[in-house]
Amino acid sequence: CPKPVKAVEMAEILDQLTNRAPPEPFHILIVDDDPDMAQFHAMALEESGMIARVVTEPEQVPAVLESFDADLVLMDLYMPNCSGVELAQVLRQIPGYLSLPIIYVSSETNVDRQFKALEVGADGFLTKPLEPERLVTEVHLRAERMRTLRSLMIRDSLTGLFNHNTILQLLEVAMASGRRSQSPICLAMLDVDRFKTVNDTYGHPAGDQVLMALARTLRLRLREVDLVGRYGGEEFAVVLVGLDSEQAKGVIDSLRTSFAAVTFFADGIEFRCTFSAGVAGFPEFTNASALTEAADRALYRAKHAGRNRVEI
Ligand code: GH3
Ligand code: MG
Ligand code: MG
Ligand code: MG
Repeated sequence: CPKPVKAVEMAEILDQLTNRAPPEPFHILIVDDDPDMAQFHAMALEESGMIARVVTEPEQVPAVLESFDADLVLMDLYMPNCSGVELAQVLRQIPGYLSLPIIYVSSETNVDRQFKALEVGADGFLTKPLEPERLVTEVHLRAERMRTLRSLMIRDSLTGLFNHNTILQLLEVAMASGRRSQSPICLAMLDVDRFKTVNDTYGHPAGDQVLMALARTLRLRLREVDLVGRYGGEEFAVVLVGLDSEQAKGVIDSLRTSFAAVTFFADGIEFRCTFSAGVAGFPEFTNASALTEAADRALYRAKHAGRNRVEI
């Protein structure tokens, strides 16, 4: 029988692969109309290093979730005004909370009623009274597993950058916020020059090294607020927040210079790589697809003008 990798180890491996900072403590939202019970559970979770937030009025949960980035929700079943089942139903109708783990914590022992409650899209049922150790274990395992799955869904496994879908979604979010604050947003599309030749000459693993190095250069040299994704094979997308096209061009051009100076080795042979890039900005282009197309056209111009350059 093959040895499975434990979910916890898997999360650690992913963190290493993606060069991420040590993980944030789990954020657990506790919804229970009984404040003493809620505090008791919150203390157990906090003693094990998690961050717990208690809500005793279920109506407040959607608003609280907007500022409290929960990894998991512990939900009482029987509460006045709004039952746990009703609240779970409401949360499942909000796209951002479709995959948020919801665990009921209730004194309900009737299996049929437990099942009915789970049917609305909740993930588990724990019965009160609940040993603190049991609560901590159950919550930790589920929260860890969900983080691993989320990371797999939003990131590219080779570079650890956001994947194609994620960077496009984040571009939409960035543009909406740019619109609200009337500040510019730029999209840069980067494409490694003659990458097929790199693979053909030095081998596919050497090509992978180049992609990882470019990803690292982008992540290290850009600001925390900028968003970096692997758009396709050897193509990367960068969302630069608060910069106009000229400023963005300057930033990407300096990245171009530093990347061109990086030396790679394959079988003792030294080589270098370059990229070309196209930049387009909001408000000149008003929606994400127009912006993407404009950045693509600029990239095409950069390629045709001889590569290893940035065009607007
Ligand atoms: P241009 O300067 O016009 O962009 O030329 P190019 O050779 O970079 O462009 P082309 O689109 O012809 O080739 C891209 C190559 O990228 C082909 C594909 O095999 C390679 N590629 C895509 N994904 C990966 C990957 O994950 N790893 C490696 N090593 N190669 C990849
Ligand atoms: Mg209750
Ligand atoms: Mg390409
Ligand atoms: Mg290319």
